[in-house]
Amino acid sequence: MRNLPPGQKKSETFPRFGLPQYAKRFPTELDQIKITIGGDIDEFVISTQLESLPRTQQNSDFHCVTTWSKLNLDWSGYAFNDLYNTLIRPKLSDDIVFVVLKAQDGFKTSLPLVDLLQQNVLLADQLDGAPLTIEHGAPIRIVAPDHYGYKNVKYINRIEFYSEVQSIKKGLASFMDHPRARVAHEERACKGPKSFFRWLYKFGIKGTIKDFEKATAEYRAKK
Ligand SMILES: Nc1nc2c(c(=O)[nH]1)N[C@H]1C(S)=C(S)[C@@H](COP(=O)(O)O)O[C@H]1N2
Ligand SMILES: [Mo]
Repeated sequence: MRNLPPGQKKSETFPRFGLPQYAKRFPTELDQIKITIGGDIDEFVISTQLESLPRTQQNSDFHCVTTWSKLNLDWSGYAFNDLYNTLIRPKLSDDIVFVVLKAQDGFKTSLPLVDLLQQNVLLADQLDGAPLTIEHGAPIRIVAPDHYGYKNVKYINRIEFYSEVQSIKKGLASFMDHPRARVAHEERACKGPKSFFRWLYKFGIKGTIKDFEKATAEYRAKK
């Protein structure tokens, strides 16, 4: 058994989760994987080329910044490292340091390239032996267990590679989106005492889970 990181509590369930404004937003392209590659590179789309990469399985824990953790998840997909070295690097002319990750629901975040090249970062299309559902990021998502949930982009459809750091969020949003968000270092937000964010975020958990559950039930009923 792995230990719980600082300030985290074990959750029995793995809820669909995120910032409340994303509860009612869903992916529109579910049947096929399409990820547009952009940034300091001539734009192109990756779809079935992913299947040329070796499939990898990984058991890891998932840590939301609001302090809940779901332990022991079995993911399957493609190592980001393999994607980068096989399909991206040959097309680059600049040295890349910074990566922006964008999703079908409008969510976006960024990570330094070095963090994404760690062996445990996946583009996962399966969870616990089954294709991803809309709850957990269908058709494909980032799994980066060393980073808080908000770096684990669901419904990913665009990846931008840059030779310089970009500022992609403004105001409060940039403050909440720590550039690395490493769980072991408790990088919950850019500034302020860790204990404050542990305390603050706790109040939102139950209501957020309910909002996401309700929106997901409504979405399924319409389908
Ligand atoms: N596209 C997208 N990805 C996202 C989010 C989101 O709202 N939209 N929320 C993030 C947050 S805050 C968390 S904790 C995890 C939750 O993953 P889950 O819904 O599979 O539990 O997704 C992350 N990735
Ligand atoms: Mo989260």
